[in-house]
Amino acid sequence: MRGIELPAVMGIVNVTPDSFSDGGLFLDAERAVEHGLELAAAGAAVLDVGGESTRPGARSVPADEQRRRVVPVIRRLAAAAPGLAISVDTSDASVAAAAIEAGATVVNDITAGRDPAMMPLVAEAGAGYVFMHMQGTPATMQTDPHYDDVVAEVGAFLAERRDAAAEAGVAADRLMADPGIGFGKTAAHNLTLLARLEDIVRAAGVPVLVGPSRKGFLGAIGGTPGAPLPVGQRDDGTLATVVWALDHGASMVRVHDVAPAVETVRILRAVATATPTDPDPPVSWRPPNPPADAPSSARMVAS
Ligand code: PMM
Repeated sequence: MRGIELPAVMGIVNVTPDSFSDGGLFLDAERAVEHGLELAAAGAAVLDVGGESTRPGARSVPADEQRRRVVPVIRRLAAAAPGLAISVDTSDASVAAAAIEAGATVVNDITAGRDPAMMPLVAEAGAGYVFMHMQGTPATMQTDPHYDDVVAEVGAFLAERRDAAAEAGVAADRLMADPGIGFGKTAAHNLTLLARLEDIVRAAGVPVLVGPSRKGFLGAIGGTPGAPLPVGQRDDGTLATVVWALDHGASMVRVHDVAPAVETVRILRAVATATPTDPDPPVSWRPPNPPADAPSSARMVAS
């Protein structure tokens, strides 16, 4: 995405009283700003400021209430950290317009343009645009999600929305697609989308953002039947998915716990750019060459 070096980490700043992970801790604008600056210091390239909880079962928040929550936070963050990219997590074009006026440069739209005014607004403002796949609405999406082929359907949706955004005048280098982990998907759907992320990246045709942070499927995997892992214990699982996603084509991850994700980007970059003939490798340790008769898996790891 123009102006942001990829891969990168997007830090989550929820300004809501009922987000499933922050529990309303950052409703107070002052504390939200403080939290955002901490995430920026930890290496977040983008801060995603949202005033509407989108957890399963959540009802939508009126636009004026969203504006009341996010605008002061965005204004203060933009003043405190010039050069930091700020996105607004909203599907309402009037909220996006107010956020852009306050200093946001990216719109994160989990409905990928259900508000018909959204894409033209983003195009007119020259803002970045994250468009996400969701089946249903947050209020209903986890009732009974169904796909014949989740990878094909999500991929086709993202390609169609990319073309719609281009048609509306959003520049290609302003676009980012998101398969919408947890939005109208079972744990199996989420895992399949991660497993086949490279197919999603190919279908989307633009950089892809993945948002697995602390989501329900991690709780289901980490817990026992009927007793999912609590939200506060899902950061290790989140990190596993962050490593996977970045190694399988994701250009950005959206997370609560920024520092480990930033470290992951750094390490993966070092690994990816290390070559056996590099006179000045970015890492000080290289695996030894395996013996010729080593099993093929060992050769793969060390080559
Ligand atoms: N997830 C949430 C909210 N906004 N936006 C994008 N682009 N992708 C996501 O996966 C996503 C999102 C829900 O998580 P939160 O309530 O913890 O922010």
